Amino acid sequence: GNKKCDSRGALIVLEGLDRCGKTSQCSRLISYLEELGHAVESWRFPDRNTGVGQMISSYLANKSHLDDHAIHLLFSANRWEKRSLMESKLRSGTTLIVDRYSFSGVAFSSAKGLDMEWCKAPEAGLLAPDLVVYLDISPEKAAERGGYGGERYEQLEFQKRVAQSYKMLSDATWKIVDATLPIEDVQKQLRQIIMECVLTCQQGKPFVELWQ
Ligand code: 2DT
Repeated sequence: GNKKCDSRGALIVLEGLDRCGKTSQCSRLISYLEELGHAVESWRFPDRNTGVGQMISSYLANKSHLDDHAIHLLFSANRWEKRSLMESKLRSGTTLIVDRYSFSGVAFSSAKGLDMEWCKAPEAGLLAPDLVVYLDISPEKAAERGGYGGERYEQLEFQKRVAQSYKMLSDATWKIVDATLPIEDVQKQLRQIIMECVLTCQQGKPFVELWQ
């Protein structure tokens, strides 16, 4: 509904294929918001610092093997273990710029062939982002950028399936930004898009939960 809550920070998620430029755009956004005097933190999923995060990290580095369902649930658990901190940060007025979230969880696992609805289920009850920005680049262009590390998912054929999954997941509320534009132009668009969201949340936008 349109019931107001107290002023709070914004939960802003950036999504996209590997090599779309998410990580550097996130850190530029952080500097920008800090310069404007906003309370802001940079978050990312997977958060490799927790116990669950270390299991995920070893899986991604091909140092361990896990069933597709099991790793999916670990990625989700990794978000659940941060949920209460996330909510308290937002309530205290801190904006969170998050590099990947539940949409990566569903896009990557469903790209392996897991059922999309099954993939969404464990995400239900996590905080819904106030804004999802998708940095749009074709898998081919992303691969041309080179620098795919050696991690498990960094292969063209797989990234093509991830791109298709993201398309199925996206809705009209997502902001799509052309990630092939020069870095500065992408940043300029992002700044405009996120500021609007930060202001709406400052005015007391109610929290919403996934998955809707
Ligand atoms: P980074 O390269 O951004 O650290 O991501 N992934 C991520 C999933 O498969 N499920 C998830 O829930 C999340 C958050 C995307 C590491 C890889 O992990 C994938 C790339």
